[in-house]
Amino acid sequence: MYRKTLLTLTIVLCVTLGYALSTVAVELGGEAEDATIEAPMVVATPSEAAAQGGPEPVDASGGKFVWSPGPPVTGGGDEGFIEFAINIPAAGTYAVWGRVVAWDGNSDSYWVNWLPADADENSQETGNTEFRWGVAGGNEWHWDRINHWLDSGTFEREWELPAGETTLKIYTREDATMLDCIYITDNLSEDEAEVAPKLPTEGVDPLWTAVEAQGKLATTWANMKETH
Ligand SMILES: [Ca+2]
Ligand SMILES: [Ca+2]
Repeated sequence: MYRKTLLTLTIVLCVTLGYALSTVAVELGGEAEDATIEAPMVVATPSEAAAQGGPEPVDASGGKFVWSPGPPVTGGGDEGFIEFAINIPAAGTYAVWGRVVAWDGNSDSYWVNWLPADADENSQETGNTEFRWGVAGGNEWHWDRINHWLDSGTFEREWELPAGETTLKIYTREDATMLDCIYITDNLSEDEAEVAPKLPTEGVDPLWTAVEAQGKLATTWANMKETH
């Protein structure tokens, strides 16, 4: 009788814990300045933006951001990119938020391809609007969910991704557009207050070690099962 109760309790615990693990929200984040960077995109500080005649967005996460140095020019840019290697912990549908500054209408866009969900296409060269991100303007750091700015309108993007290694490329479209850090989530709400994007320092998993972290969880769980 005692054994049977224990068995029942164990099963209930397994199911509950399994459910809890499967519903843990995925939150990943990283500094733009930690990505692989291709010139003329460079790491910069707020005072360097001010020196180009732009705003001085002082509270960059980690003190730095990336951009193709301004000032903004009409039709300018389209050279350089940054690339993030991201380990996706679980297959699913994801959204990306960027912390940005865009000081005018000539410094407010990128091209974005996230492989393997997106076509392996250099959208900076092809100019495919499917991958064009119209960045929300503003002289202070603010979050903007990556969208596609189509000729017919601007719509939030989402990506269906398998677990494992993925590559997010953000190409310069207009010089002077500034990117501080990114936040990846499986919360697909378009309401920023509901999503509440976090800085890389605010408790999210790093982009690079997320799979390892999940592996540790699985290991811990296996150990628990062995000892009970
Ligand atoms: Ca623009
Ligand atoms: Ca930063």
